[in-house]
Amino acid sequence: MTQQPQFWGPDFGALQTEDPEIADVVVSELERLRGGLQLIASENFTSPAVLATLGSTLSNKYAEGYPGRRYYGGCEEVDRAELIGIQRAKDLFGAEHANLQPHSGASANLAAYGAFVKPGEKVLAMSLPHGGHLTHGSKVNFSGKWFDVISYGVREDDELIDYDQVRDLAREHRPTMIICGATAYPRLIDFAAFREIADEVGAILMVDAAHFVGLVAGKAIPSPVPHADVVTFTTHKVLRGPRGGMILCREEHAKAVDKAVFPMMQGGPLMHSVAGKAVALREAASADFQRYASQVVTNAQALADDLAAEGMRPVSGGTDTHLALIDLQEVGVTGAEAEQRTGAAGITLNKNAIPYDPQPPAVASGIRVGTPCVTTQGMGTADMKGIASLISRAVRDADGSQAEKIRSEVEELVRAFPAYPRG
Ligand code: DSN
Repeated sequence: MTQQPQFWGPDFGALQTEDPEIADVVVSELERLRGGLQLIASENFTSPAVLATLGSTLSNKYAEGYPGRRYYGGCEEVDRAELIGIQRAKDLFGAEHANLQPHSGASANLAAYGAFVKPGEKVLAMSLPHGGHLTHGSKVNFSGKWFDVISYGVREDDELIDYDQVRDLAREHRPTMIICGATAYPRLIDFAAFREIADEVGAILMVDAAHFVGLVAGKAIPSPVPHADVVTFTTHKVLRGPRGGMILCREEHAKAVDKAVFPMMQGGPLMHSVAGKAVALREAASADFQRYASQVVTNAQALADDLAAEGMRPVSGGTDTHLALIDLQEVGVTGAEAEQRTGAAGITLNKNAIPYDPQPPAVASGIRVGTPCVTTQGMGTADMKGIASLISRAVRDADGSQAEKIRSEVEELVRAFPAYPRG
């Protein structure tokens, strides 16, 4: 009989003995995930295989540099993990080059700026209040502090990206880099149109694909890779990998991107996370994942329609992706109130600014809902109607008198679709 190779950890018993306080947090968080509806559009439930990799001794290894060119000895095993991950990323996305080392999406974006733009130069990106990201030029972020960022947005009438405005701003400002990609834009982005505009003004095209890259991996929506010079993303959203970032680019930019990640922006990579990304990329290449990705979109479309039927308006009329942005102005409830009320009823989502929002961001007029988690749990379109009804009742529950009743219905629903089933 062949002996199984020994794997060391994750040993939860040891954590309970050594540090019961933190063990209690870990268990309570698992119970929170299991006991409620998780509708944050940027979250997911990663697999046991990815979790095992994250809890491994790969976490111990210093490996500054790249495979075969490290600044530390003993990197032969982590080199294998990184090379496997790079190859899987290139195969899955049809990319010429991949860098798996960014610690997060913001780090990946910082590296992309570092590779292509000098401080003070111009960048054209989507404004945060219209669905962009902090790293797309917010004044409180490095992007807004170090670069001259000009913002485009969505049209007021149909709430879709205004490509005419993008072209006009590009012609006027001649930016070094144009960024597309968003955190709260429910529609497909026309990457070919952005490419055309970037070519016209001689700009680098960066696509921040963090939110939707899992849908691209699962072939549920078109890929930005053929159009972009550089694609940055996180690995923990629809893609369902470990928390972290990644960059794809054309071969001609490979050296600049790698140098911008290390040594310009980061030191030692998190090799347990790099290996976890490799595991997630293998999972994402499966037929199962393709079915998952298209179900995420079908569920989000059903949820948007069902919320509309409950009197809650989806921004832009619906969604093509994994998320819907819901305008609550007609309901007379702010996003902050809705987040608090749904939270009290066991439904986790986030308040979100809507385009042309009259409220400040901390209050906001909308909520953002996403279907990556509930789809991982196995829910389908028929379940979205029930979820929409629970959200609607919770959002309108001004005095909190219905919260307990709604929470017990949420618990009953998720009991049939357990996240991380009990052994
Ligand atoms: N925080 C992520 C989101 O929720 O969209 C983006 O970084």
